Amino acid sequence: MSGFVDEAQLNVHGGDGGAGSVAFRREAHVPQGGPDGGDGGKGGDIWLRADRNVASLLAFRDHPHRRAESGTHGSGNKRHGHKGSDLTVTVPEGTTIRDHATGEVIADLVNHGDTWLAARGGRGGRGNARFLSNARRAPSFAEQGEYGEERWLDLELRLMADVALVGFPNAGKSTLIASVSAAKPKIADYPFTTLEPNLGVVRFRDHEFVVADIPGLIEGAAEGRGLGHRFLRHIERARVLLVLVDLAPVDGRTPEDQEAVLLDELERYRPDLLDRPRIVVGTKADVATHTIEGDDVLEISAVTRQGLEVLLGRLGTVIDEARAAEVEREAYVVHRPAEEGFSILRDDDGAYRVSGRNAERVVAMADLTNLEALEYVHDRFRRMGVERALHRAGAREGDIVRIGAVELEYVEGF
Ligand SMILES: Nc1nc2c(ncn2[C@@H]2O[C@H](COP(=O)(O)OP(=O)(O)OP(=O)(O)O)[C@@H](O)[C@H]2O)c(=O)[nH]1
Ligand SMILES: [Mg+2]
Repeated sequence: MSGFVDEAQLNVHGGDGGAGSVAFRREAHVPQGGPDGGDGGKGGDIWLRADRNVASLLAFRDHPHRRAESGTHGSGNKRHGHKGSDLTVTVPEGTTIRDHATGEVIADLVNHGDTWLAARGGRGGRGNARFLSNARRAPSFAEQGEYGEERWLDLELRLMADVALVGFPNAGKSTLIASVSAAKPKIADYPFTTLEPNLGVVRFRDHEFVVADIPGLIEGAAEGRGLGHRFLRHIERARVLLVLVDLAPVDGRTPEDQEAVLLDELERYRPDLLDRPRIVVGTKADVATHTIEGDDVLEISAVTRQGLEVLLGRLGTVIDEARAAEVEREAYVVHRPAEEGFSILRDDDGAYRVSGRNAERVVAMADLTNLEALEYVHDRFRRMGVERALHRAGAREGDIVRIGAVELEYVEGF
């Protein structure tokens, strides 16, 4: 399996909203028809969805940008623009998503089908027909569409498997997965043959489970030695750990010693890994130079198939127990505070800054070159309480007020 990628950055950009239209009815014998400009269509949203058929984050490595379709503009006769299509981006099961700017975890797409709204499309602008009022019989303005949301996300994959194989390099992990599943990893008589995790599906009697073959661990892995440390994260989500110790080790290290070192590395990486159900098994029983003590000990040979059935049966039972003990795998967490109000701060140069999704939206969508539209913005701000809050914050005639990307001049008692 070449091209396994477990970290990637992704830039998501929702579609922009279409602009509202400025138009007036034309009828015979009516000199000045009413406003009939339609609204712009909403921009498409971007969704991330976990899919068990996606193996890694490779798709994003060279192509990190995803953009949803924009809405189209409104037009006369109250014709509304079309909504831009949503875009669904599939990621592997077990993908954790962080905000690139803050590092904060915002979603964890664990199970097949988990879906998360990654970037909202912009609202469509309202057409001038919407701004008809007693005071404004012939509105000469409409709203621009809102820009779609855009941001960078950090994706991290931690494989979802029922069993993770943990062992020194050359212990026989890949040989085992190849002999019990359809996986075809590279196998060779030297350490560090496996450079990327492999998944295999095991079907045994009425059990079915996923096994992850992880590159070998060595002493010091938790501190970054060898290759294994890069892959320890793929052990984190396994239900059961299968610890493989070599009964014919090239370096003569006893099976007990191998087990002690492996468990120590797991503990140093994440102490709660030791609370995970685990089975210890001796490999290469057909050429063993060592034995392991204990009643519960399994010895296998992938060559003669000795012990494989016993091992699979035991794994099946432990996995069933682990599955039953789970209430439900934790659903995805989404943390995205809704910004309702607005706040006013002073920039370094003394200008006032108004922040808040709604206030920013009002100016972002207005065509500020149109006087009437500007008046409408002021009107909205008055109603939202922005003008009053600015006054309380000390703003006076002629002061600069920044909202989103726009600079306005404060007008007293407007
Ligand atoms: N005789 C015998 N040889 C085995 C058995 N299992 C594995 N081997 C041999 O041991 C060597 C290492 O096997 P791998 O499966 O590549 O070991 P690994 O644990 O995946 O090693 P890394 O990928 O380097 O971590 C190969 O030469 C295998 O043929 C076994 O049951 N009996
Ligand atoms: Mg291997």
